[in-house]
Amino acid sequence: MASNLRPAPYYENYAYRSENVAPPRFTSDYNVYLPHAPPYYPSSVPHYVPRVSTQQSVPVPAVQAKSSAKCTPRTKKALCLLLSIAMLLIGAGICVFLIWYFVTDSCSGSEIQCGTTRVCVTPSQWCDRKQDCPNGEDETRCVRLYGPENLLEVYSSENKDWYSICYDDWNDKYGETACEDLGYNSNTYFNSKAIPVTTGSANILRINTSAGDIDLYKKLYNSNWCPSQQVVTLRCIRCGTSNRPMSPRNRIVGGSDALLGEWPWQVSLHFRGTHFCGGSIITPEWIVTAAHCVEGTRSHPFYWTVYAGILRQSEMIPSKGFRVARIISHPNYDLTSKNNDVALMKLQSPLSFNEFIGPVCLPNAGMMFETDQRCWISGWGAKYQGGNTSKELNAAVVPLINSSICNGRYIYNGIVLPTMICAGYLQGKVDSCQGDSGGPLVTMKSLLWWLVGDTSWGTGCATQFKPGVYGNITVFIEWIYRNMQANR
Ligand code: 4AZ
Repeated sequence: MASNLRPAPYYENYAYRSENVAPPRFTSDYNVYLPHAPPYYPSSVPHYVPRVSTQQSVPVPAVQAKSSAKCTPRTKKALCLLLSIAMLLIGAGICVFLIWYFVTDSCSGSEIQCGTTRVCVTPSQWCDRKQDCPNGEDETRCVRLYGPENLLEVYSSENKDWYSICYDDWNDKYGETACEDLGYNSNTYFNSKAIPVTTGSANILRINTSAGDIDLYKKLYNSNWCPSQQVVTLRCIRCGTSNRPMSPRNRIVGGSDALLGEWPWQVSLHFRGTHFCGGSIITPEWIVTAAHCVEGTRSHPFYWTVYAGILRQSEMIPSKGFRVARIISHPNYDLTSKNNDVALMKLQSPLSFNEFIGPVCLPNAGMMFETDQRCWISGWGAKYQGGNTSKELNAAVVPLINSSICNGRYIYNGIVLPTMICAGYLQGKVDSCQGDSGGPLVTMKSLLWWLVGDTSWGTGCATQFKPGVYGNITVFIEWIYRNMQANR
């Protein structure tokens, strides 16, 4: 859509809008052709072959038969020609109107368009805590967490930028509100902390404590003065803690048995009673997996059972499983290219977190995972290409591979899209495999484990020059939060 969508909040990691689609130039488009077109004078003699044969073969209704009885073949042909021209003109008119309706902007100047509708709001209505768009687009994506320190940021519609919040006068109640706005339930709220304002972070909002009992966001105002010189960091859930020290052994293909509590976010997803895919716990009710795991007939929640905190497949019995209430596949998942290979599963009843079951952290906006960053994959997938799924949970270390290398001519030759991330070794030997799909690719940063990817595809398993390809979770955070929010 047009450039007037620009003031909406966005995440650095995700380019999601196309801009500057030029509206069609209706009248001028015609002007281009009309001067060159020969003038149209209805000829008294049609100069094309009359379509007599079809007219004769179609049974003619009584009324028509009556009127045509009075007509000469010449007037009939002229009528037919006029009718065809009228139909063509009406059809062209409808097409032009439809193109105009869907391509042009309905919003003027500084106004912002509400999603794909033709409703417009002013910049001050965006993120003002009042729903002005029919589908509430103006009030989504107004809070975000930024970077590995979980810096809380609020979008200012006035200044069209993200702002940190001064820690002075902040409390946990505000923290819970912000977490709920992201899509978490208030019962998972973990903590708010203060971190020093870094040099250059001039964007700070303060809380107006004398504003009375109004919405947190309405209490915020721009200020150059933050007495504590500290800003708010927020953890909406206690995530990313493994209950085993990271073991040095390289323990899938080329991995080794995992320990209980080592990958507490790892779940086994059973379809009709057998392990089919992996998944990652992100909240007590939500699991991240791959869209290709829940494709077609597998999209119905009834056939799935989720097992958490169990290492051995033989111990996964229905009484220990969790039923699935809802499955949400990414709407832009593409079966052929595996673009947007991510899905969410909502459980019928929440998991109870303990030493062996717990969530992994969703990456934040602005978190860039570097090439060669050490990541871990885990799952019950095959230990070699074409093998059976494993009886025990396995895990292995795989470094991230730069997308431009992974897209190299002798590797994946351009089919790795921005929604994907490669990890593994070009020499092969260690990799995810069939049955690991949907499962986690995680990394440790700032003492926490983050979900970098979901196992998606690869040519074979542990093949030379064919590393594993994972869904790039950083690109999906906004979609994940929006769906958690909308499906509480
Ligand atoms: C699969 O079929 C699959 N080597 C998963 C991961 C990889 C290949 C295949 C990556 O589920």
